[in-house]
Amino acid sequence: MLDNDIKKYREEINTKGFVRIPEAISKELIEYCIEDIQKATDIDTYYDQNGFLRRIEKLYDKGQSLINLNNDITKILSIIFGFDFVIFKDKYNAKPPNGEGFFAHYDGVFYFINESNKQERGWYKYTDYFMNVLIALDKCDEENGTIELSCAHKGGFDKLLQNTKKNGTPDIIESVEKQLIFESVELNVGDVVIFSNTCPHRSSKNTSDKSRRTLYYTYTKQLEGSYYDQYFLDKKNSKNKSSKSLSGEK
Ligand SMILES: O=C(O)CCC(=O)C(=O)O
Repeated sequence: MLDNDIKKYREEINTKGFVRIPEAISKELIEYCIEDIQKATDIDTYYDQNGFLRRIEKLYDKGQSLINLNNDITKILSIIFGFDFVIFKDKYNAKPPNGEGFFAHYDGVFYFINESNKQERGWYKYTDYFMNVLIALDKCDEENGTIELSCAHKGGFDKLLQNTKKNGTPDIIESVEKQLIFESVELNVGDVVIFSNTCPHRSSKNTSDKSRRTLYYTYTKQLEGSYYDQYFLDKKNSKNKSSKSLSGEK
């Protein structure tokens, strides 16, 4: 990345809460990552309400190319932000033809009930700073349901929660969504979009005849240590069934 680009990306993420980085990852590495994903074992798989593959989790280290990809992404993040990141959670979103979209939501802003029946504050149980990185494995456009992002909201868990449906998901209530402006972020293979978990985001169903595959990783600050294993353990033991794979527009 050139110095001028880094400055521009930094300014954009600071003002809007999200930034698109074109050609961040080589097409060749993306091809190899797709092969790793297809071969991965010991993963968690979710299907949408119509039975289409929706999501696979726990795969960022299931193959050398996926490991290289995560290393590339953490390098890009540390160049832009000036500090180091560690992976918090990871998923592959499949969105095949007719695959569901996602209702407008924040990430991590919901209550869940833990194995001891105690209410926990979503991702904010662990920390309060999360950066998402979406990596395009296919061309993403309006027809196949690319991500739509709105500028980051300020405030912590309690403030953001007021804008949500409070139903165990971080879905945003309609009256708030209506006031927001969403930018449809078109991506080519290997482009990435970095965005704060406090950016409202949504996507439509895939109305094209080809899959729209993405990797969607979330990172926390490395100096705080890793919450990855704890997050997935908590998710497995959570008594909320609704938030485990957000449902969306059918
Ligand atoms: O890229 C998309 O379709 C949105 C995905 C999303 O918001 C999510 O997986 O939480």
